[in-house]
Amino acid sequence: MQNNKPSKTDRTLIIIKPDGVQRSLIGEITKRYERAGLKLVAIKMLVPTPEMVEKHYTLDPEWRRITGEKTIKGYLDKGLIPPLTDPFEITARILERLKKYMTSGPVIAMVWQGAHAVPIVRKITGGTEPLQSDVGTIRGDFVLDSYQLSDEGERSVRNLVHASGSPDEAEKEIKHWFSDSEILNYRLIQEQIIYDVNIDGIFE
Ligand code: IDP
Ligand code: MG
Repeated sequence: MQNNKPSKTDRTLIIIKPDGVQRSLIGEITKRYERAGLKLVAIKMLVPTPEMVEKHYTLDPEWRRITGEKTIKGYLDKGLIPPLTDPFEITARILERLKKYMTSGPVIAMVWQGAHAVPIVRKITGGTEPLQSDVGTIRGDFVLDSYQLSDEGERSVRNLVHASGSPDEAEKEIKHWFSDSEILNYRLIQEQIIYDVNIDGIFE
Protein backbone atom coordinates (compact mmCIF):
# COMPACT_ATOMS: atom_id res chain seq x y z
CA MET A 1 0.00 0.00 0.00
CA GLN A 2 1.21 3.53 -0.78
CA ASN A 3 1.53 5.80 2.25
CA ASN A 4 -0.10 9.21 2.39
CA LYS A 5 3.06 11.26 2.01
CA PRO A 6 3.39 12.63 -1.54
CA SER A 7 6.37 11.18 -3.32
CA LYS A 8 7.83 11.62 -6.79
CA THR A 9 7.36 7.86 -7.22
CA ASP A 10 3.54 7.98 -6.79
CA ARG A 11 1.94 6.21 -9.73
CA THR A 12 -1.41 6.05 -11.49
CA LEU A 13 -2.96 4.04 -14.30
CA ILE A 14 -4.46 5.67 -17.37
CA ILE A 15 -6.30 3.84 -20.13
CA ILE A 16 -7.19 5.71 -23.30
CA LYS A 17 -10.48 3.98 -24.05
CA PRO A 18 -11.49 2.80 -27.56
CA ASP A 19 -13.30 6.09 -28.30
CA GLY A 20 -10.16 8.07 -27.44
CA VAL A 21 -8.13 6.02 -29.92
CA GLN A 22 -10.84 6.21 -32.60
CA ARG A 23 -11.13 9.98 -32.24
CA SER A 24 -7.38 10.41 -32.82
CA LEU A 25 -6.88 11.92 -29.38
CA ILE A 26 -3.95 9.79 -28.20
CA GLY A 27 -1.47 12.65 -28.62
CA GLU A 28 -3.78 15.31 -27.19
CA ILE A 29 -4.58 13.23 -24.09
CA THR A 30 -1.00 12.13 -23.48
CA LYS A 31 0.24 15.70 -23.89
CA ARG A 32 -1.93 16.91 -21.02
CA TYR A 33 -0.44 14.47 -18.51
CA GLU A 34 3.06 14.96 -19.85
CA ARG A 35 3.05 18.75 -19.67
CA ALA A 36 1.89 18.68 -16.03
CA GLY A 37 5.33 17.29 -15.19
CA LEU A 38 4.38 13.65 -14.78
CA LYS A 39 6.71 10.95 -16.09
CA LEU A 40 5.52 8.15 -18.40
CA VAL A 41 6.98 4.90 -17.03
CA ALA A 42 4.97 2.27 -18.99
CA ILE A 43 2.85 2.22 -22.14
CA LYS A 44 1.24 -0.38 -24.40
CA MET A 45 -1.56 -0.82 -26.94
CA LEU A 46 -3.90 -3.78 -26.64
CA VAL A 47 -7.46 -5.02 -27.10
CA PRO A 48 -8.68 -6.02 -23.62
CA THR A 49 -10.76 -9.17 -23.06
CA PRO A 50 -14.14 -8.95 -21.24
CA GLU A 51 -12.52 -10.82 -18.31
CA MET A 52 -9.74 -8.22 -18.02
CA VAL A 53 -12.31 -5.43 -18.01
CA GLU A 54 -14.53 -7.05 -15.37
CA LYS A 55 -11.51 -7.76 -13.14
CA HIS A 56 -10.25 -4.19 -13.62
CA TYR A 57 -13.49 -2.60 -12.47
CA THR A 58 -14.07 -4.97 -9.55
CA LEU A 59 -10.53 -4.82 -8.07
CA ASP A 60 -11.96 -2.36 -5.55
CA PRO A 61 -14.72 -4.13 -3.59
CA GLU A 62 -16.39 -0.75 -3.00
CA TRP A 63 -16.57 0.19 -6.69
CA ARG A 64 -20.03 -1.32 -7.27
CA ARG A 65 -21.61 0.68 -4.45
CA ILE A 66 -19.76 3.96 -5.08
CA THR A 67 -20.39 3.97 -8.84
CA GLY A 68 -24.09 3.09 -8.43
CA GLU A 69 -24.55 5.86 -5.87
CA LYS A 70 -22.67 8.37 -8.05
CA THR A 71 -24.91 7.60 -11.04
CA ILE A 72 -28.11 7.94 -8.97
CA LYS A 73 -26.87 11.27 -7.60
CA GLY A 74 -26.05 12.42 -11.15
CA TYR A 75 -29.70 11.93 -12.12
CA LEU A 76 -31.17 13.43 -8.91
CA ASP A 77 -28.93 16.53 -9.08
CA LYS A 78 -30.43 17.33 -12.50
CA GLY A 79 -34.00 16.78 -11.25
CA LEU A 80 -34.25 13.53 -13.26
CA ILE A 81 -35.52 10.13 -12.14
CA PRO A 82 -32.77 7.45 -12.06
CA PRO A 83 -33.55 4.38 -14.21
CA LEU A 84 -33.02 2.07 -11.19
CA THR A 85 -32.96 2.83 -7.46
CA ASP A 86 -30.61 0.08 -6.25
CA PRO A 87 -26.93 1.16 -6.72
CA PHE A 88 -25.85 -2.47 -7.15
CA GLU A 89 -28.39 -3.11 -9.92
CA ILE A 90 -27.22 0.05 -11.68
CA THR A 91 -23.60 -1.06 -11.45
CA ALA A 92 -24.36 -4.58 -12.72
CA ARG A 93 -25.80 -2.98 -15.83
CA ILE A 94 -22.91 -0.49 -16.12
CA LEU A 95 -20.41 -3.35 -15.91
CA GLU A 96 -22.05 -5.34 -18.73
CA ARG A 97 -21.99 -2.23 -20.92
CA LEU A 98 -18.41 -1.42 -19.93
CA LYS A 99 -17.28 -4.86 -21.08
CA LYS A 100 -18.75 -4.17 -24.54
CA TYR A 101 -17.30 -0.63 -24.67
CA MET A 102 -13.79 -1.42 -23.47
CA THR A 103 -13.36 -4.46 -25.74
CA SER A 104 -14.68 -2.74 -28.88
CA GLY A 105 -11.20 -1.75 -30.12
CA PRO A 106 -7.60 -1.08 -29.14
CA VAL A 107 -6.84 0.90 -25.99
CA ILE A 108 -3.64 2.50 -24.72
CA ALA A 109 -2.64 1.59 -21.16
CA MET A 110 -0.11 3.84 -19.43
CA VAL A 111 1.50 4.30 -16.03
CA TRP A 112 2.28 7.90 -15.07
CA GLN A 113 4.57 8.73 -12.18
CA GLY A 114 5.09 11.86 -10.08
CA ALA A 115 4.06 13.58 -6.85
CA HIS A 116 0.29 13.43 -6.31
CA ALA A 117 -0.01 11.41 -9.53
CA VAL A 118 -3.49 10.06 -8.72
CA PRO A 119 -5.29 13.32 -7.79
CA ILE A 120 -3.39 15.39 -10.38
CA VAL A 121 -4.41 12.99 -13.14
CA ARG A 122 -8.04 12.91 -11.95
CA LYS A 123 -8.08 16.71 -12.02
CA ILE A 124 -6.68 16.83 -15.57
CA THR A 125 -9.08 14.04 -16.67
CA GLY A 126 -12.29 15.58 -15.23
CA GLY A 127 -15.45 14.10 -13.73
CA THR A 128 -17.02 10.86 -14.98
CA GLU A 129 -20.01 12.40 -16.80
CA PRO A 130 -18.81 14.66 -19.65
CA LEU A 131 -21.93 16.82 -19.35
CA GLN A 132 -20.71 17.82 -15.89
CA SER A 133 -16.92 17.65 -16.35
CA ASP A 134 -15.17 20.99 -15.97
CA VAL A 135 -14.05 22.94 -19.03
CA GLY A 136 -10.29 22.56 -19.40
CA THR A 137 -10.36 18.87 -18.47
CA ILE A 138 -10.03 16.09 -21.06
CA ARG A 139 -13.58 14.84 -20.51
CA GLY A 140 -14.90 18.42 -20.38
CA ASP A 141 -13.17 19.56 -23.56
CA PHE A 142 -13.54 16.64 -25.97
CA VAL A 143 -16.85 14.83 -25.30
CA LEU A 144 -20.53 15.73 -24.97
CA ASP A 145 -21.97 12.51 -23.52
CA SER A 146 -24.25 12.16 -20.46
CA TYR A 147 -25.73 9.43 -18.26
CA GLN A 148 -29.11 10.14 -19.83
CA LEU A 149 -27.88 9.85 -23.42
CA SER A 150 -25.86 6.71 -22.73
CA ASP A 151 -28.78 5.07 -20.90
CA GLU A 152 -31.06 5.80 -23.84
CA GLY A 153 -28.54 4.08 -26.09
CA GLU A 154 -28.12 1.23 -23.55
CA ARG A 155 -24.36 1.79 -23.54
CA SER A 156 -21.55 3.12 -21.35
CA VAL A 157 -20.84 6.78 -20.97
CA ARG A 158 -18.08 7.48 -23.51
CA ASN A 159 -15.56 9.58 -21.66
CA LEU A 160 -12.28 8.82 -23.48
CA VAL A 161 -10.10 7.86 -20.51
CA HIS A 162 -9.91 5.71 -17.42
CA ALA A 163 -7.91 7.16 -14.52
CA SER A 164 -7.37 5.43 -11.15
CA GLY A 165 -9.57 6.84 -8.41
CA SER A 166 -7.23 6.42 -5.41
CA PRO A 167 -3.63 5.36 -4.68
CA ASP A 168 -4.85 1.92 -3.54
CA GLU A 169 -6.90 1.48 -6.70
CA ALA A 170 -3.89 2.64 -8.76
CA GLU A 171 -1.59 0.06 -7.18
CA LYS A 172 -4.01 -2.80 -7.87
CA GLU A 173 -4.78 -1.61 -11.39
CA ILE A 174 -1.12 -1.19 -12.36
CA LYS A 175 -0.44 -4.79 -11.25
CA HIS A 176 -3.45 -5.93 -13.25
CA TRP A 177 -2.32 -4.33 -16.55
CA PHE A 178 1.50 -4.42 -16.32
CA SER A 179 4.21 -6.81 -15.20
CA ASP A 180 7.06 -5.36 -13.12
CA SER A 181 9.48 -5.63 -16.06
CA GLU A 182 7.23 -3.45 -18.25
CA ILE A 183 7.53 -0.50 -15.84
CA LEU A 184 10.72 1.47 -16.38
CA ASN A 185 12.92 3.18 -13.85
CA TYR A 186 14.68 6.21 -15.30
CA ARG A 187 15.43 9.85 -14.59
CA LEU A 188 14.01 12.81 -16.49
CA ILE A 189 16.26 15.86 -16.51
CA GLN A 190 13.28 18.13 -15.73
CA GLU A 191 12.76 16.39 -12.36
CA GLN A 192 15.58 18.54 -10.98
CA ILE A 193 13.53 21.70 -11.64
CA ILE A 194 10.29 20.13 -10.41
CA TYR A 195 11.53 18.49 -7.20
CA ASP A 196 14.98 19.71 -6.08
CA VAL A 197 15.08 22.07 -3.11
CA ASN A 198 17.58 24.34 -4.88
CA ILE A 199 17.39 25.22 -8.54
CA ASP A 200 20.92 26.49 -8.82
CA GLY A 201 23.37 25.50 -11.51
CA ILE A 202 21.31 27.04 -14.32
CA PHE A 203 23.94 29.69 -15.17
CA GLU A 204 27.33 28.43 -16.29
P1 IDP B 1 -14.50 6.96 -13.43
O1 IDP B 1 -14.13 6.38 -14.77
O2 IDP B 1 -14.66 8.46 -13.50
O3 IDP B 1 -13.62 6.52 -12.30
P2 IDP B 1 -16.48 5.05 -12.46
O4 IDP B 1 -17.62 5.38 -11.54
O5 IDP B 1 -15.35 4.25 -11.92
O6 IDP B 1 -15.98 6.41 -13.12
O7 IDP B 1 -17.15 4.29 -13.69
C1 IDP B 1 -16.36 3.62 -14.64
C2 IDP B 1 -16.85 3.92 -16.04
O8 IDP B 1 -18.15 3.36 -16.21
C3 IDP B 1 -17.02 5.40 -16.38
O9 IDP B 1 -15.82 6.02 -16.78
C4 IDP B 1 -18.03 5.33 -17.50
O10 IDP B 1 -17.44 5.00 -18.74
C5 IDP B 1 -18.93 4.18 -17.07
N1 IDP B 1 -20.10 4.61 -16.28
C6 IDP B 1 -20.12 4.95 -14.98
N2 IDP B 1 -21.37 5.29 -14.59
C7 IDP B 1 -22.16 5.14 -15.68
C8 IDP B 1 -23.58 5.32 -15.93
O11 IDP B 1 -24.35 5.67 -15.05
N3 IDP B 1 -24.02 5.08 -17.19
C9 IDP B 1 -23.19 4.68 -18.18
N4 IDP B 1 -21.88 4.49 -17.99
C10 IDP B 1 -21.36 4.71 -16.77
MG1 MG C 1 -13.35 4.66 -11.41
